[in-house]
Amino acid sequence: VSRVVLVLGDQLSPNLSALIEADKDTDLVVMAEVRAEATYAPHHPKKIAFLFAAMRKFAARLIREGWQVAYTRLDDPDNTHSIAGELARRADQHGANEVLMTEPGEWRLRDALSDPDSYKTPTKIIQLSDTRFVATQTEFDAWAEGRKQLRMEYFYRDMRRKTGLLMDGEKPVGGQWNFDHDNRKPAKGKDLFQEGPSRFAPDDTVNEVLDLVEREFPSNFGALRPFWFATDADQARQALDHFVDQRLETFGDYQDAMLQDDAFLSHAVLGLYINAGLLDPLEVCQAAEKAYENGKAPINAVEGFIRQIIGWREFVRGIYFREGPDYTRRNALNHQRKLPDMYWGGETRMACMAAAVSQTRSEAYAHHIQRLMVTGNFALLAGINPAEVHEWYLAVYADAYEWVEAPNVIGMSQFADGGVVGSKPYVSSGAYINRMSDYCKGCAYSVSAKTGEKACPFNVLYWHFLIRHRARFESNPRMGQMYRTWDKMDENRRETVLSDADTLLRNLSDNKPV
Ligand code: FAD
Ligand code: DLZ
Ligand code: SF4
Repeated sequence: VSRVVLVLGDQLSPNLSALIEADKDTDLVVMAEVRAEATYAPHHPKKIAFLFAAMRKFAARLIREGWQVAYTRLDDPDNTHSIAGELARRADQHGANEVLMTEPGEWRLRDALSDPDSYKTPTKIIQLSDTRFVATQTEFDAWAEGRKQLRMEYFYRDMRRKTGLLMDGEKPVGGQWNFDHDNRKPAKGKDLFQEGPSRFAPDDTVNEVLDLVEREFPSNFGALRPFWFATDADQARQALDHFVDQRLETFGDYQDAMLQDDAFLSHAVLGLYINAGLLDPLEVCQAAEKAYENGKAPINAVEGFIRQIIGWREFVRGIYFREGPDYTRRNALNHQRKLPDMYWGGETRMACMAAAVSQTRSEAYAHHIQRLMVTGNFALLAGINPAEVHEWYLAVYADAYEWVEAPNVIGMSQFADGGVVGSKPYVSSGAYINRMSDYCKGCAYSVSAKTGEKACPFNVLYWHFLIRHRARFESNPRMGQMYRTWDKMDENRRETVLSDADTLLRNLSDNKPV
């Protein structure tokens, strides 16, 4: 063996650059289930099980295709429990003096694995770019250079041109780039109980992994069973086809809707598969485009869906690697409060928070608006330390890897990057949640109450947030109106709102349930 070739848990793609570069006859593929990766965040058990099962199946597939693979299971007694440790051990065992890999999607691992001291013997290290994205980092950096504000929308148009998706020559199909004005309807009762994403019964490999995860991670937040995720490329493709057939049509309409009894609505639930490498992002977009061409889904749904993938997904990755390794520690608004227990399933009287957290616990999933406008909005309004918010999101969602999670949390949701990802913070009072969901009618708080014991916490915290950050946001043209509304409010009322908010924040700090 001349080289060891690393395949990480989120690199399960046959077209991975390291595998394309490697030689089946002379190279050894190394894959490893290790504690360092399984514990850098207290991952949801479903997330660990999904990755381990998918890794085992991918290794088996590589062997079937003629590769030599050294696979380390978590309970292997010789396991060194770090990726660098396993690479060094395998290189030593087989007398290899070169390590080949596709660059990891996280600074921590990228740095650790490019450090020659991580390996015992002198070793040549080659890190190739990850080509499973539409834009290269060089392209993104060139696009971003010199712009005062990075706007996803403009970057997205370039990605449409580059991929040719929904393009009619030089022009966007349908005559416009973006059809969002047709999207974002609240869900009505009749939309309840859609069929939901494809579910796969655990096979022997999955069952073995479920037992392992149950044994090794007994106290991680989250329900391991019932486990229904796809764990190989064929199943993930079935999940994609099912989504395109059944739910893509209404993706745009219900993109922002939230329902107590429907965790998935018209969302794809494909992010975990795309991020781990089981689905190729372009393959997903092409399937959606075809549904539009065949008249199976309207343009507003298909354009909106494709924008999330070649727009947002690519944009946040570009930002993560452009901003550098300190990004996850940013705290532009100097928020210091501890993450309340309710995020880990602790008691709360807030129906929306309880629903989002309980669904996160059972499914390792919440859709975008739950992440942004319920759990994210609350953390921002309540001034929670963004590093703690980041650790929570990184742990609890099956699709969470730092390159995509951090810009969404630190940037989009918590405004802790001071406005790199978004030009204004995503904050709202309870009225927005009430409009888009059916949570409020079953809540102990009243969404219409603006002060007093029954007042929806979002209502009082919203003003508290705006007032405590007035100096920063007042001159933002998209926020000025809110400050004018506040200034017109009766003075006694303003005092009551702020003192109610202070009481609530004190209760949060004292770990009393709100
Ligand atoms: P759908 O709603 O059906 O969207 C389709 C696809 O578009 C997704 O599968 C995903 O690949 C892509 N996409 C949509 N929105 C985004 C976005 N903002 N950034 C990147 N890709 C996007 N996404 C992750 O993949 N991992 C994360 O850890 C993650 N953390 C988030 C944290 C917060 C606070 C917020 C507001 C968003 C986060 N997102 C994250 C983005 C988005 O919420 C998820 O991609 C989406 O909910 C995944 O579910 P889905 O596959 O059903 O997506
Ligand atoms: C998330 C994760 C987990 C839980 N376990 C492993 C593992 O045991 N082995 C592995 O190769 N990868 C794992 N991963 C994914 C890595 O953490 C991921 O590759 C990096 O965070 C870079 O995105
Ligand atoms: Fe959430 Fe407020 Fe509605 Fe209760 S009233 S569900 S806390 S938005």
